[in-house]
Amino acid sequence: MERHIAMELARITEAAALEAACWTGRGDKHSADEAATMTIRRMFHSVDMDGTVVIGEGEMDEAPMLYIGEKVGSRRGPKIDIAVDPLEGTETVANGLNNAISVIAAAPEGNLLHAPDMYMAKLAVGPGLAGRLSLNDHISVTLAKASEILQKPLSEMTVSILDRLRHREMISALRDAGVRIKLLGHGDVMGAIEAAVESEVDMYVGSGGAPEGVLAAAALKCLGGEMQGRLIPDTTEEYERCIGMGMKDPLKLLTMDDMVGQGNVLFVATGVTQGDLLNGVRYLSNRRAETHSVMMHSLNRTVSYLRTIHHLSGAKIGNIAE
Ligand code: VTB
Ligand code: MG
Ligand code: MG
Repeated sequence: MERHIAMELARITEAAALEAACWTGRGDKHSADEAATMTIRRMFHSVDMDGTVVIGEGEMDEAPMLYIGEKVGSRRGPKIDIAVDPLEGTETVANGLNNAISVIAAAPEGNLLHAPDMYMAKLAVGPGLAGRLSLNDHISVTLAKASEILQKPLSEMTVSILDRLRHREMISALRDAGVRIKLLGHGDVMGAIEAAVESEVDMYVGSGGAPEGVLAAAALKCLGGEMQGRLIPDTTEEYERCIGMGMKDPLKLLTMDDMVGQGNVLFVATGVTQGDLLNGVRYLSNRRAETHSVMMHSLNRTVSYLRTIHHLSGAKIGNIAE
């Protein structure tokens, strides 16, 4: 896959972030999400690729745009599968909280898992623990193994997990083990990525959205980390949906190869609100704004950060130049 596509995709997440960031703290997650989604859809057309959305905003009948199966791009150029979350953290933006991003992953056709919109149990780690742990183990076993491999006492390890009622047992197991815990309000794409970059987080555990799991897996591949997942179909209907999507065993442990395949994968994200890894959009004087993005390639495992000053056009804040 051509390198310049990452740059093109970053232009798109930048634009989406600029649009979504206008809605920061305004208590309207729907408008924030719509602004990001419409911007991405509009801008996709300018990219020379024959793209297909494999992870988007949902099925065609419930998502008016960026639905699974939607064709995107100029239709000239390579056949690419696209996973996109125009605004990862709609609630976060609506409430003016940290760590909302706009995010796209891309890989040659057939490489990205078509993850259904349901929960996925996840275990994400950095290069030091990649290939060494299993989602099949009890969390206490996983922690003991990690502590041994990293040569780090449990009291110095940090594990991140979404702060949810469904994680009550897992959080008490973490507390019993004596690790430090980073409770996330939202945003488990960045939560998982943090485990694989220079940060205090050693491991991300717990369940979050399956689409977010595949997006994070794309980044972790570029970072030399690892994500393991297992879908959690809660109802017979959800289970049947997995079967309908061609999965032989919906409860199977999903490896990196299952989620992001073997081909080169790209990952781009732009901060919307201030985050641990990426700064949020900053509106400057004289109709300018600054965005902060990350672009990753799995081929050479390069990670580039991009800081852009945009000149906004149009009367209303949020109309950015293309
Ligand atoms: C996560 C997180 C998202 O949803 O996937 C989470 O990354 C999972 O769902 O930012 P619950 O909120 O039901 O736990 C978000 O928080 C929102 O899409
Ligand atoms: Mg979204
Ligand atoms: Mg999301």
